[in-house]
Amino acid sequence: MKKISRLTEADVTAESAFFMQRRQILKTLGIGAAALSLSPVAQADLLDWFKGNDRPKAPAGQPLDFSKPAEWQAKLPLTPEDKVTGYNNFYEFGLDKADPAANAGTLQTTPWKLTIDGEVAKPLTLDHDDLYKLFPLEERIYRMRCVEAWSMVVPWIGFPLASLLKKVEPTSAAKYVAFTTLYAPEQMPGQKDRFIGGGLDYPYVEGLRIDEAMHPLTMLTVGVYGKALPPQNGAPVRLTVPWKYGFKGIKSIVSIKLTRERPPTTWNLSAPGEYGFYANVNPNVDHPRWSQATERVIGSGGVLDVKRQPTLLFNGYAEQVASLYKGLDLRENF
Ligand SMILES: Nc1nc2c(c(=O)[nH]1)N[C@H]1C(S)=C(S)[C@@H](COP(=O)(O)O)O[C@H]1N2
Ligand SMILES: [Mo]
Repeated sequence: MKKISRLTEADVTAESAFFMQRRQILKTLGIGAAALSLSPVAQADLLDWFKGNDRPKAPAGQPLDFSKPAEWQAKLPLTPEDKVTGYNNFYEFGLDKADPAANAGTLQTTPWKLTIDGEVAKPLTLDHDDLYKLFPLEERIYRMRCVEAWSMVVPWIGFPLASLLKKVEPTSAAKYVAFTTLYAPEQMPGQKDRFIGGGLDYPYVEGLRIDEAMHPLTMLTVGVYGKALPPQNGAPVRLTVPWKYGFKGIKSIVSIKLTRERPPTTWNLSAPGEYGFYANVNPNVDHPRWSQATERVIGSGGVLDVKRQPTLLFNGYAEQVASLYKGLDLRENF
């Protein structure tokens, strides 16, 4: 086991080995040279993309109407808004933390359709406006812990996923919930090009057990910092499961399907030995390539603002969720 103090930043900012290879390539050759391995048309596309000429600017989020239930106003110092909306993982728009904010302006969120079907009595399709009208919106301050060992505290706005699931009336056969991100390669360069998209298979997919999906902490999120989600955070609707690693929080969801079988999940498909289905935050179960015992707190400052803190079991939500996993070996079921 390597000690955390000897890990370099490169060890813990990459969810995939592919990413590290790419970093190495980019460092050695620069993006222009890396692009030479592509066809001339793809090269032009790629260079255009990185220059950012013809990309629309990300639309500013509309202010939302929401309550602030006392139960969810955790007294934690919030991560500054510019970090929440400027330091992102959304591989459909590139692998660097600044890429989604720079590139996701091409994501078209109107019109939008979110279909809820599968093992339900009353399948339902929501359109863009339904997302903000169908259920009362609440602001909830949640910890957020990425598997790469950094963390934030975010004021999300949304509604319990349970409210939506109850509305469609799951059948007794519904054991899991499967989520799918929009597939639109013409809007998402990472879906068009394996190099930009980190070698993942798209669309991005995620899943929860039905009891995890029905848990009151689990929310469908439509806003952050008082406004509708910006595209880089997963507009118009994404999942938030605060006791799990960030990659479970699938963005820009178009399909929610209740299933009998455990659904495949993107990072588990990509590296099954590194990313499990459960992905519960756990300081005692290390990632094969780095420790999960502590986390880098994303603060207001730059590189000198480096604060680490201990990671908490279930990301600090053990009291609420530990009972879901009674009798489950958390080391085996990582
Ligand atoms: N579709 C999709 N959803 C995604 C990702 C992604 O690459 N594509 N990245 C995940 C990861 S690794 C994290 S840490 C969170 C980041 O959410 P944020 O950028 O809003 O902080 O989104 C998750 N959801
Ligand atoms: Mo992540």
